[in-house]
Amino acid sequence: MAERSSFVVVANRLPVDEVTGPDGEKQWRTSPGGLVTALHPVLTEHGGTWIGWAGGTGEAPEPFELEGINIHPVPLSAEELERYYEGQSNATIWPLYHDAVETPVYKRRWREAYRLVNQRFAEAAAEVAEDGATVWVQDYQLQLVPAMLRELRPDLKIGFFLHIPFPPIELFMQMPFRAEVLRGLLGADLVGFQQRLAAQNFVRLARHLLGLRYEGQSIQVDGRKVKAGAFPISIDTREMERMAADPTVQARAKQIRAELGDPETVILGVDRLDYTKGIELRLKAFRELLADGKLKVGDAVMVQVATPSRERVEHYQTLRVKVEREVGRINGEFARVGVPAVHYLHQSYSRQELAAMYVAADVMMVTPLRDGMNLVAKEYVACRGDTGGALVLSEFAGAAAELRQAFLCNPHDPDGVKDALLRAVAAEPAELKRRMRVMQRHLRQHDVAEWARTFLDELAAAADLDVQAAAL
Ligand code: ADQ
Repeated sequence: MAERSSFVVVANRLPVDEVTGPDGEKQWRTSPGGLVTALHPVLTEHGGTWIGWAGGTGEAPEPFELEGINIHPVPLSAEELERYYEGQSNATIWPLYHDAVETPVYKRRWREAYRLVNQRFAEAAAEVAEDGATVWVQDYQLQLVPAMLRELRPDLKIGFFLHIPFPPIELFMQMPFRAEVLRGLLGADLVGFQQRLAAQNFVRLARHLLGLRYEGQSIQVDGRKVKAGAFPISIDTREMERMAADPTVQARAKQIRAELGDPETVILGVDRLDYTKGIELRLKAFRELLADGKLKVGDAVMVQVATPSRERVEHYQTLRVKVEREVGRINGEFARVGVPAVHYLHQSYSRQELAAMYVAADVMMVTPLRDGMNLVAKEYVACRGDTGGALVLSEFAGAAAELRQAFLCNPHDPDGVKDALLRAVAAEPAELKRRMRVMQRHLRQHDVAEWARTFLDELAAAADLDVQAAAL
């Protein structure tokens, strides 16, 4: 019998990795990441449980405790991994919610697997939640869980947060089981989004698709009120600042610059290798600036970190080929022996190594075609201390609503991207420092702990209001 908790997080992945210790013994370790950091205090305070997939297929490990958190693994079979995760989540919903920048693929058997796996997560949450507990469901893989869980446990306070964009009505309407997804989300008391526009899309969709009435951001569903709202996620700003200021990270940053040949300008991109991130268009902008003679190899160098991601999904395989072809083309045309124009790294790094890259980079390019938030942009800002540095940021990243002092650009306009990059390269150090300071102040105030606190306070208030309404 699993431990029962008053606070439960439900997410596709558990915040743990299995590692092999020095004596060859396998053990679990919490994986670094903003969400765990933010929720850790709440989870430990309430003896909380995190429900999720542990990686791997077949039987799941037994529930266990790690650093004060109850870890409750949910199993996935190889077929479910392919249909629920790679298929429905990452080849249907992911592209559709990102403005269909790649064509979404619709398959009946993927939807069935999605339903089945969502039901399994809902049952696990119903099993571990204490009476009246708070359950916080995360992201697009689990949109049916709120309604499934409410059906099983109407006593719970249920929150849902979507980390990716929520599309406008016209796009959402493509989805074959659209009403079911919407009803799934409406099972929550509070549905949180990264941006105000996304919350508005959701509220309008509820009226359009199900004829539900709403007032402000509050939707009337079966005599209940469901609140929608914007809760822009953030990073652990202080921790990032401390890490960047650490002498070993500073020394590593100097070493990286030296290894790059001490160029005047280091231009950096750090993304999961994903077609929403605009990696190709960024490389193309760099190539054209080299061709135009506006940037020179040796003076400027680009480093593109492209983290391996979803490698069995076809869209991602095609993207990898395209990005690697573009890198090859740029180096083929512009590099000299020993002086490449682009350094391309298809690898994962430790948080420290990433921080050192941020410290080493004069210009950070974050150019997604669409992105819920984009934490890389925020991490770069937090790492810069008082050294300035320029952030080139797509208007289509959620982060652009907050980081207004970045060099904003429209990623669909190649000339606009080139112009923003050139302005960033040429900007005066004093101006760059001024811009950074404003953004850093913002991030210190709005960090990931504040994000979690605001969401959970609002959830408590929304659920209480609902209880009062039901009693009237
Ligand atoms: P992602 O699409 O994964 O997240 P992002 O917000 O940029 O995008 O977060 C990526 C994270 O991975 C960052 O913390 C970054 O430091 C880390 N990372 C990237 N490359 C790495 C590498 N090579 N090695 C190690 N770490 C690496 C989704 C949404 C976003 C939203 C987040 C959080 O798509 O829009 O901001 O969730 O809600």
